[in-house]
Amino acid sequence: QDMDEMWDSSSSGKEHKNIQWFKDAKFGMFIHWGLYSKLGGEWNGKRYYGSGEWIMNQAKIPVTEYKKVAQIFNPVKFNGKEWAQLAEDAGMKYMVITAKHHEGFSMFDSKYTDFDIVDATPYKKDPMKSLSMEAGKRGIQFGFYYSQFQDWYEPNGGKNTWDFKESEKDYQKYYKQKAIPQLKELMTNYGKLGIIWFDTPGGLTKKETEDFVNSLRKYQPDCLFSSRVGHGLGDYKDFGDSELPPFTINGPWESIYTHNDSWGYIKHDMNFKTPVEIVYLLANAAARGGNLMLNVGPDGEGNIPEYTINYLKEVGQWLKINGESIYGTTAGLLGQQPWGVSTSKSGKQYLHVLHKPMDGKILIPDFNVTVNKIYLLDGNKALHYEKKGEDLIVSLPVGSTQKSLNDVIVIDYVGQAKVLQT
Ligand code: H79
Repeated sequence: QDMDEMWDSSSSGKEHKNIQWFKDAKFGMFIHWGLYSKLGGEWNGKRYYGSGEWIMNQAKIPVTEYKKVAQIFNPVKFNGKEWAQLAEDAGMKYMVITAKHHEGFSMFDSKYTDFDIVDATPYKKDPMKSLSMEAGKRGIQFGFYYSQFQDWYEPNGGKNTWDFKESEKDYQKYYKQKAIPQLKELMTNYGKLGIIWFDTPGGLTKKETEDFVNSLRKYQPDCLFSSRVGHGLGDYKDFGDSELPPFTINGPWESIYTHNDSWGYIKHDMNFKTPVEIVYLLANAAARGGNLMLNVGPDGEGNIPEYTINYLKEVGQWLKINGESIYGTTAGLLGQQPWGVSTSKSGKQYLHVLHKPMDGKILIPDFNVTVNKIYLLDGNKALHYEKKGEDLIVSLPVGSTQKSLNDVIVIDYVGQAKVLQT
C-alpha cells in the first residue's frame, strides 16, 4: 500500500519517547463498533460481505436513511468491565476502539455533532467512559481509532460520493469543524490515551498534516499516533489491513487482523480464526519484531461473539504459560524455518514450533553457540539435543501432538549467535 512507502522508521532515526510499552506489548485488541454493528452486514434484506463497517458505502445508503439506524441502536448489553476483562484474559496489553469510523457516527459524547451515541440513540450513554476506565484499571493501554478524513455523514467529509459532490467539498472546513475538535475531546475527556489510531489520510498536504499532528500532540505528548495519519508522521508503522510482513522489520510496527473476515460485526460471517491460527499470527508477528492487534466485532446489542470470547480465552491460557516467549521480546535470529519461527531475549532464543516434524526433531541451522540448557517453556522440562557440525538438533518429547497450540522451546545460551535472515 502507498501509505507504507511514506514510512521509513530507519531513516527518521528518532523514536517516540513513550514507544517502549508498545514494543513490549506484542498483543492488542482492536474493536470495531458503530451503527454498522446493528446492521450486521444486512440492508433491505440483502446480505453484504467483506467488511461490515462499509455497508453504508457498499449499499450506497443515503445519509437521511442511515441516520435512522441510530434511532434503533440501543446496546444495552454493553459492559465495559467485561470487555476490558476479556482483553486481560486474552493476554492483550492494549485496546483500540472506533470512536468514529468512516460512517461518521460518533460512539462517544461529542459537543460538535448531534450524530453521536448520547444525542441520537435511545441508549443515551457514552460507553467510552467506562471502557477507558476499566482498561486503565487493568493496566491495558487504551486508545481510539478515529477516521480523520473519511466521513460519509458530513457534506465536507471525505468519500461520500453518493450524497455529495466531490467538487463541492471543503475538506479544510471539515477538519476545522469536526475532526480536530473531536480529537481534542477524545484526548481530553478519557484520561491517558496510549494510541490514536488514524486511518486512510486525505485532504491535507504534508505541511498541513504536520500542523494537524503538532496541534494534537500538546494535549497528550505521550500518546502514540499510528502511521496512517499520513505523510510518514506516525510513531509506529501499520501494514495493510490483515497483512503480515514476510521478514523482520526494524522499528516499531503492528499488524492488524480481523477475527472472522470482517472488522465490523457481520451476522453471517462465522469464519473465525481458531486459537491455533491466532497464536500462529502472534508468534510470526513477534518473530519479525512487531505486534499483532486482533479485531473484535461486537454486535449492535453490545455482545461480543461467542467464538471470539472462547477463542481469545484459549489464547490467553496459552500466553499464561508461554507469555515469556512473546512479551518484551525482539525479532528472532533464525528467520523462517520448516518447523516455525523464533523470538529473542538476551541469551535466549524461543523456538515457536508451529509445524511439528513427524520425527519430532527440530533442526536449528548454523547455531554455533555455547548452550547452557534447552527446555520446554511449559513446565521447564529439559529436552535432549545434539550438535551436528554447526547445527543443533533438539528432540521434542515423545507423544507431543500436532493438534495442540504451539510448543515453545527455550535455548539458553552464551555467545554470539548468527542472524539467519536479512
Ligand atoms: O477499519 C478497517 C477498514 O474499514 C479500514 N481500515 C481497517 C482498519 C479501511 N479503510 N479503507 N480501507 C479499509 C480500504 C478499503 C477497501 C475496500 Fe472494500 C475494498 C472498500 C471497498 C472495496 C472491503 C471490502 C470493504 C468493502 C469491501
